[in-house]
Amino acid sequence: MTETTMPRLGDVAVLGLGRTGESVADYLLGLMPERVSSVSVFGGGASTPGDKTRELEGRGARVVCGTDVVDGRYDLVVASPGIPDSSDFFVSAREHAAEVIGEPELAWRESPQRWVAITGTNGKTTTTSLATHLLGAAGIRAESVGNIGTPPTEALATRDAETWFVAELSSFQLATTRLFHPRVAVLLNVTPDHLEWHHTMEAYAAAKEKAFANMCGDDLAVVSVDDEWCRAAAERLEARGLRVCRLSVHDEPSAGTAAFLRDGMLVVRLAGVEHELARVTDLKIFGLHNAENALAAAVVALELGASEGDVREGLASFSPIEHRIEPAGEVGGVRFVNDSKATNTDSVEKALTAFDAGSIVVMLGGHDKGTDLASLARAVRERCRVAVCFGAAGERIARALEEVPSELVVVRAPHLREAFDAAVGCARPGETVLLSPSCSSFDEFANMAERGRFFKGLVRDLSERAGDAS
Ligand code: UMA
Repeated sequence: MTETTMPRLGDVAVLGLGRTGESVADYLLGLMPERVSSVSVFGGGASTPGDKTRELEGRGARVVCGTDVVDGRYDLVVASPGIPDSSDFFVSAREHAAEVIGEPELAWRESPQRWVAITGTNGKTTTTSLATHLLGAAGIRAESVGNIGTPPTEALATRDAETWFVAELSSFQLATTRLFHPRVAVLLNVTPDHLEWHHTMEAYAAAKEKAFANMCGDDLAVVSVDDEWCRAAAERLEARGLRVCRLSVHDEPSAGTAAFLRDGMLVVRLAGVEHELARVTDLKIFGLHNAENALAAAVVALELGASEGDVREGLASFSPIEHRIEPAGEVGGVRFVNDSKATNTDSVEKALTAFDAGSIVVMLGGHDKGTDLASLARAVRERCRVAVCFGAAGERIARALEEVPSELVVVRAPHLREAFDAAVGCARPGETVLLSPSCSSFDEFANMAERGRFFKGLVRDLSERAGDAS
């Protein structure tokens, strides 16, 4: 579609004034007056006027701060992902608009060719980055967008017709899609998370499955069959006649299109043709879950035209991403690993499999999301020698770990800094101090990245004090 044949969007409102809201407002203001008649931005109850709101007003937007009540009448409302669709704010918008959608849906409508969608509770960011890396290694232009950090509407400004958008999409972003239609979509896993937004597991899983809602024909759905929610989704998609690549790190699916491990080797079978790509031990990203992420990314790249050789090289050259089982240094023979991104119990359980059982000093805690801790406690007792519990959720986690008698040493600390000192005090040479907190960071930090950088700073200080190269 050329600019002139693109539909008029009319009067448009934007909900939220974070990364997404700003990007959408900016994009829409650029379409005025030809395709957009007016732009109104509602920052939400906690928002206040400032440089950002004045800048938007200066460019012609109406900005409303300090309220969750939407007024006026709109052809379209574009909501930020953090605003639950059951919230008063969202409901109010719905009452004043012909249609309410999320930001990736808008970006897709504006530029619908060449999209890959990657979703799942854990592993999205690694898979998205790796898929983009593999496509790049094959000379295929690709850009990571979405939950990974760059709103797709922001990336539209510099997108050319050849570039693939590899979109990491959260359940929040998918819940507000309607026509969104990627060429390839990946579902990595579905385990409990974000229930404060979706309320039920069914609603959470259904939001993730929306990635496939409009796919058909030659499109490819890449779906893990290692958890029950995903397995059920794979079956539904196959029943719809979609081409499904079954993904597993536990078994070899018999299907003609599948991705799996065979004797430690990553294998992708597309239309009956097998590609042996790399040994798990050759990857620089650790853990079985990362083997699954690598398989999914490899399927995307092969499906979009990368050669086996390009994928092999790309897999070998890909390094861990910041805050995801990221090596943070070694001091006095103790290895430090930053997994601040692990904000739920499932990602911690996966991270623990990346290190030798009995050699882990894990740091757990942060903002308490009220998640059930039974499975996490079992995994920690099985694989860790010491658990240091800190922050708002620290006491609840410590009690869950102590519920069943075991060899595990449980230590309590008020905040991350004291937890770090305690972990250093306990760790022996050859062991790993792993920050994999299982909680979000909001009790102490602005976000998980700030927490991860704080941890790495503590490691640097320790290293300097020890006069040891980290
Ligand atoms: N707001 C309200 N009420 C709410 C929530 C938000 O008024 O209940 C308003 C406020 O004005 C606030 C703004 O919305 O300033 C923030 O919007 P947002 O929470 O949607 O956050 P953005 O800054 O737009 O960032 C979002 C994603 N954040 C969330 O989904 C919570 C970012 O993912 C994403 O990188 C960015 O869009 C670009 O696509 C972050 C995230 O934590 C990394 N994602 C969750 C996760 O990975 O677990 C899903």
